[in-house]
Amino acid sequence: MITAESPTKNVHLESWVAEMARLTKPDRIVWCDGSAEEAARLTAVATSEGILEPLNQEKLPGCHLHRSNPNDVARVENLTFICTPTKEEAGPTNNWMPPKDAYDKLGKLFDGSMKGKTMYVIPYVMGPIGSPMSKVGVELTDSVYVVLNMRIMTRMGARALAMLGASNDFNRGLHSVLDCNPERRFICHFPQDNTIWSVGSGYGGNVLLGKKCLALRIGSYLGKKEGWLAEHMLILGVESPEGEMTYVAAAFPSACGKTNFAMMIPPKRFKGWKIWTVGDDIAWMRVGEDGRLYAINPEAGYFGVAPGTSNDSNPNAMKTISRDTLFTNVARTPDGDVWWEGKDGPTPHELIDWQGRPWTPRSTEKAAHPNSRFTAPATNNPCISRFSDDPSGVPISAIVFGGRRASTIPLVMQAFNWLNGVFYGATLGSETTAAATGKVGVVRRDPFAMLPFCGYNMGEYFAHWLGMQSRLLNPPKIFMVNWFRKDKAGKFLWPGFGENMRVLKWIVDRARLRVGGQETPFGWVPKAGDLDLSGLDIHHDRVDDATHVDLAEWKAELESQGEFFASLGTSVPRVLELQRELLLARVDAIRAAEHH
Ligand code: GTP
Ligand code: SPV
Ligand code: MN
Repeated sequence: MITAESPTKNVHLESWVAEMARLTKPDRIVWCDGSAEEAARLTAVATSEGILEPLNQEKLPGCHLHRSNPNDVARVENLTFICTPTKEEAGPTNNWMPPKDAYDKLGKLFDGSMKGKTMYVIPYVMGPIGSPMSKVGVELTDSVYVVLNMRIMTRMGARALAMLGASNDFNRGLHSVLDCNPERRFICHFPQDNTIWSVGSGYGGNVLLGKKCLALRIGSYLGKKEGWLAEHMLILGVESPEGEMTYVAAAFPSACGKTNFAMMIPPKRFKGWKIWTVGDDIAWMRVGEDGRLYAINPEAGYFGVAPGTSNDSNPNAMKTISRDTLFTNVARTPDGDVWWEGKDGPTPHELIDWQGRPWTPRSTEKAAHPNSRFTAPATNNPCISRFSDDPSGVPISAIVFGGRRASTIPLVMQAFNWLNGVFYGATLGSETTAAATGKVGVVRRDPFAMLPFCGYNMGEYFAHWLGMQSRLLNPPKIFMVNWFRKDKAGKFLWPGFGENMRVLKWIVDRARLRVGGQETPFGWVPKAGDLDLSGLDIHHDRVDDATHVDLAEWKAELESQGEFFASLGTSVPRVLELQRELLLARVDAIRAAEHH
């Protein structure tokens, strides 16, 4: 084995890397420094090995295409495990393996898995360098694609080693693609050891270990232990024409609109309003000295859904991905441009589809995979917040929960209080999407959009959220939104995207206690006229339908939430079940009164 001289004097790191190298037996070890020269060198390696395909460098400078194994295109929730000493610690919503069994099982798969290959050592920081809220991780991988993605998604290389110093406090991540066989694919988390072992996949959420594995699964465990929150949330700043800035964090399940919302451009009517992106997927939030909740984005790039991204829906994303971007599983045009369903302009006459096959508009299959993605540096984003790298984070005034719901959930509603808001987070429902393998379009409960990402017992996680209230002198107001309500013909009632600014404006005004609201049994909704609809070409019937609260639908909803709580068992805080029963009793009382 050829070992490049390690650039660290950290004995903990050195001995762990040596131990993992003894297990995986790579031909050589490369310590990544994060430099531009290194990126150029590794891009050349990936290109020569056919892992990356250069795109048209005039149209898309610095951009490359990657086609994954067709069996490896999304997160695999059924192969993702939380390996805690007891099953109770992982809770009823996670797959569980005893740590020893997991180390044994995966240890056998890792044994010699890097023979003939290079082991890349990727030191990285999640969060602004030097922030007390940031965490250091080191990922060992045999995938050059992973290195190039981690370079965009995290602050990696020499600056991460510098931040780590001589400390032993870093996440230990080990990844090997092996033969990319679903039979030998496991994503295992060891919260107590601050360790992640991922084997048999090359797909983003399974292998970019800083993202869902560290920043959410291990992060949520650390958050519970250390008194903070690791959440599947975007963070945005809303700037008014007067220059007043309000920060909002929003949790929507995978492929339900976080990136779009975080980069939104307000419609013409909102002249002078501006949205600034702090983050598009993950928020780490802590109580500041002033009793407010402060959020950082642990990531440095966006791993976003390509299909549907266009100059119409998300112009800022289109600018962001116009250079130095890795595209995974999109289609390409004959002249080396990228294409996906929902991109601007006419459908090209011929394409190479995401599996490398010729495609024409007559083809019955999609040209781009529905979960095809771009990896782009946040610094490319024209509306990146100037506080996105601020070590203290930004103060959050409103928290928003949203899902994909064809019925029941109104366009926007404010919870009565923290408990009521936590209840809506805990019972969040959404139709499944292509971001995870499995059936698409069925409603499932996805509490806090964290069902696939909570690294410990979900009931305890609810309790942790409830407990945050007493630490918050000035808690954010909590809201629910639904961009996805449909009419009888199955069409979305609300135009969404930039028009969501109208809803966001109401949220900001409510959070700042300067607009009225209409009380319903479930929360506050905009009073007639409070939602600014000027300049929007939409029939008021459709807005009424989008904002409607239907008692029969809510009764069914609350009953289904009850089944969900029951499935979680005794760890669900009693106040949440009581909250549900209270809402249900209100529905019954109102309906009884109506029938008299
Ligand atoms: P992850 O990266 O998987 O966590 O997804 P995300 O939550 O960032 O979702 P994203 O913004 O990428 O949106 C996914 C898809 O949702 C897009 O391709 C759009 O088709 C759709 N979408 C986003 N915002 C809206 C909206 O306001 N209305 C409607 N109808 N669809 C939307
Ligand atoms: C998601 O699925 O929520 C994503 C993409 O943001 S992944 O990184 O694969 O988790
Ligand atoms: Mn996500």
